[in-house]
Amino acid sequence: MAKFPITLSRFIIEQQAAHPEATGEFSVLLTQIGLVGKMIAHDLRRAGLNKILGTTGETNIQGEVVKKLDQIANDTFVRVFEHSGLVCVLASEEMEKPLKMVHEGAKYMLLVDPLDGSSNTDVNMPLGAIFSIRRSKLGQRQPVEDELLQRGTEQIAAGYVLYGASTMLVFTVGQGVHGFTLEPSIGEYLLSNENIRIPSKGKVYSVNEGNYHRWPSGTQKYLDSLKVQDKATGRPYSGRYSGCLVADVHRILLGGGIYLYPGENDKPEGKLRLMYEGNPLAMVVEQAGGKATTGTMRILDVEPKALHQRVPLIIGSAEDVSQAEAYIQGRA
Ligand code: AHM
Ligand code: MG
Repeated sequence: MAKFPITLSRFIIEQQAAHPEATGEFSVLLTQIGLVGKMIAHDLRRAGLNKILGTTGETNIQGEVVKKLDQIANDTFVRVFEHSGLVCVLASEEMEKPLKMVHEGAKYMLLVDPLDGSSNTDVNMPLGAIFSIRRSKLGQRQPVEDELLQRGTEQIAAGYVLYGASTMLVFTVGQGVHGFTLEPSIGEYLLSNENIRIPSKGKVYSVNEGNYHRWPSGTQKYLDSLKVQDKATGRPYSGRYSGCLVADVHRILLGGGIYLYPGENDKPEGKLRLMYEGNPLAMVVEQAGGKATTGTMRILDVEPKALHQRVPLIIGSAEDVSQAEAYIQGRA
């Protein structure tokens, strides 16, 4: 870590200096995501006092009950980006259709899961936000869905905000992964984790094991294997599951291991969303040297068919993910 504080804005400006052709809009966009993070962190810190826990009484496009904080987090993204002139489209896990912005020339498309881990809202547990940025080649000259429905390899930046004991912003623009911690007393994100590298193998697995009996046998066998006593391979692994994908993947990004939300016998597509959760986290983890797969193919290569489509997600240390693939594909 640097000996003197490096703020998010300074870091972004320095990165941009290496690209003289850059107009600066992209840098402002990342700074604005940081601003959304600060605004939501501010709400979350006093959520239990301000009557914003619980549900709105509505159901979202995913068929899930909407929490008041889901709505607040989504509105915050909309508010910050609607008149910013920075993005031409905002697509969100909480909105059925992408929101088109009325700005000629804005060249970026922003995709967000505004509040990840919403089952944690009412119990003061970690939450997150996930984002990715794509470049729009067409503006709004054709239905935006068509342009959004490209593989994850088309993302030019991705990251997350983790609302944990501290608020952190972790992102990649395709040149490594960097983590910033919000210093609340001065309202600045300071570089705390430069060039994060995920260990090639870990000792932690993160999965909702309550679903064990719904999994195909390869997935079950993989999980069973993690509990075997074997000093040479570092097993048994420790189980850690918070119910917040961002928090669980963050732990693994820093310490190694594997997170799984696998396909189930009656639900082979799993639970998590490709465009808002799988792709952005896959870009982050790959940039840190890890792997992300459906069990049979690289997440970033999945051809999306629909904006809200689900995908099985197995992500983390490269060796652990390869081992899981071997079991799932019946090779182990
Ligand atoms: P959300 O974005 O609606 O909160 O859903 C995603 C969450 C992940 O954060 C978490 O890993 C998973 O769903 C938890 O699901 P489950 O309760 O089935 O274990
Ligand atoms: Mg989520």
